[in-house]
Amino acid sequence: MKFVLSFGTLLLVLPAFALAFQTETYGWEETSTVLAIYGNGNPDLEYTSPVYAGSQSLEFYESPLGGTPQAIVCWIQNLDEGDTVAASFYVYDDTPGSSPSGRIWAHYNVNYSDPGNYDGSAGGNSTYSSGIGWEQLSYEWTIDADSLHAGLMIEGRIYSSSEFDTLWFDQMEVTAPDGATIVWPNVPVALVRRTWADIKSAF
Ligand SMILES: [Ca+2]
Ligand SMILES: [Ca+2]
Repeated sequence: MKFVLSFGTLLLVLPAFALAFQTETYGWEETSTVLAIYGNGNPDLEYTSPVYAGSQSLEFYESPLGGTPQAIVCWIQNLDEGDTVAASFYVYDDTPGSSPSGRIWAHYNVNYSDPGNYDGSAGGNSTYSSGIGWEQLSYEWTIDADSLHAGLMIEGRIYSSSEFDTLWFDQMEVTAPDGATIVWPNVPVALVRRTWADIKSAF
């Protein structure tokens, strides 16, 4: 009986030490661009240059000028409090010390059917792309306690000073717990554009 109890305890404890993670990549090699857009961002596929890997990248430009447009490029669903999600992408910025520059950031979502839903910022890496050309930006998020969250949305942000300022994104990688669902832009969800007015009206 003593042996059986110990064995049972071992089985209960093991999964906590065997947390498994999955890693997926996305390189904009298909016809899709983004899951959703916030603000005045305009996504397109780049077929010539700059492309970091493969034969296509995501082009993202601001028009009209205003705010900080976000390309929402990945949706990680089925997360629990305390889970960690790591994401990175390469961004092409050839303007050192001046606009446009990029950042990797994220926000929460509360609605599984709406990739444009916004349920508060999740923060991100405050470092801007430096302007050396292709450069990898990355960050790791720890999911907070709000059980209503239906996922974490990863953003490619453009900070620009002129209309049509453009950045390119490629070779994105996401690592999340095995139980999570990683949704890339190539899933059939509607492209949704959110404005500050939409977000404010939701509260
Ligand atoms: Ca690519
Ligand atoms: Ca720059």
